[in-house]
Amino acid sequence: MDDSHVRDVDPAVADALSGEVQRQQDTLAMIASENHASRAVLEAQGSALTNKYAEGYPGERYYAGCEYADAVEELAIERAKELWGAAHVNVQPHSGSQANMGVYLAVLDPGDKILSLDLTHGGHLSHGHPANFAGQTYEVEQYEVDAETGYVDYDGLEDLAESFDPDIIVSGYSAYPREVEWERVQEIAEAADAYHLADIAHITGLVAAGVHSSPVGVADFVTGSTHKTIRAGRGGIIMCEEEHADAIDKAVFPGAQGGPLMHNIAGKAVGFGEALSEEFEAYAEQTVENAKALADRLEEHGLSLVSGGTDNHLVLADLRPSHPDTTGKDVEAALETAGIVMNANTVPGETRSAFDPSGIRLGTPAITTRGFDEEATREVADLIVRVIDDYDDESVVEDVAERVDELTDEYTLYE
Ligand code: DSN
Repeated sequence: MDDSHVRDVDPAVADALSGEVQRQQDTLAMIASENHASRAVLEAQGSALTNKYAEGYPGERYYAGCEYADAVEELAIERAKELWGAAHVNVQPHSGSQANMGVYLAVLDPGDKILSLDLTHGGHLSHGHPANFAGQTYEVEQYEVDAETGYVDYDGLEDLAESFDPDIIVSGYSAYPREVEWERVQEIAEAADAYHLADIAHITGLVAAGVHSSPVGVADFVTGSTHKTIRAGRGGIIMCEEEHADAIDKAVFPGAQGGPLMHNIAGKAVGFGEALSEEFEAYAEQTVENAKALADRLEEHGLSLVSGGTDNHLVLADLRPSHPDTTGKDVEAALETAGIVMNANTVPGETRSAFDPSGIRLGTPAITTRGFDEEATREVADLIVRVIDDYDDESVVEDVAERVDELTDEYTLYE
């Protein structure tokens, strides 16, 4: 067998891999769903477990030779149970979307009804967008955030639950900066005789650390991704009570997936172990403090924030009131040139397109991992606004890029 390193056998891929490490070192990742996993998590994900097929679950596999696959999956499950206090955990979904698919397959039939938040109001494709399997397989109705406050319109959700008669209500969002009222949604779901799926993909780490309230034990199903604020191996997770355990496990395998990605499950186990530490609690708290500092500073500069601020790790700015002639893509491109990587995002009441929308979404999980505190984050807010104000002025963008270079040198990532 050829035991050479990628650098020796495939310089083109090796260049891209080392280029990516350098790109992450040299830029500030402010895409709210991204983070920097530890070297230990990366090592586990790059391990020989990638070679192993292990259809089934620990102790009940369809293939031989699964003792180490069992060991890592059991560790991931036990640590997840401890982190989130869940009765049953499935760590096999390949992603957050596949976790949602697992729940739908477990309790819905094609044509059943999903009630979820509109994508442009902060929801997710897998909650029932027409371009996604969920929108194509099920009948979907969508609730919104309140046009004035930017907070979820729970009264509107309640009205829709009554008129639409959903089989499942989805809470938990991808571009929503405020605390979610899980109990309120649960009451609405119970009154409608519907299941409640809480998708905590973005806030898994905040919930685990107790800096955001938990839907575990409130909603029927909780799904998440494992590489965002929780900073573990890449993939998804489902949590539920024991009564739904069999249905969920069968829905994930063989229902939606074949062999589990055991190397990623090893990365989940390692990351969950790291997240059980006091350091991780401090990290999650700092992530939220940094997001609040970012929001306050952007507002001081005159930016309009959806909901007027944040309770979690992300900020959603609507450029229309302050910069009517500037689009999200204009800002995204100029900030990338300056070394700040974030994403253009739709906003409630969107008047442009999803590809070139009116807003920007900024998150603090990754810069907090590299050591930024509130003061450093406020400076990043200043830099962001300088670019927004003069996105087409090359000298301004270059100036900001120089300061970003200094910051990324000061806050190093991987050695
Ligand atoms: N792509 C993720 C996000 O950025 O929110 C969700 O899947």
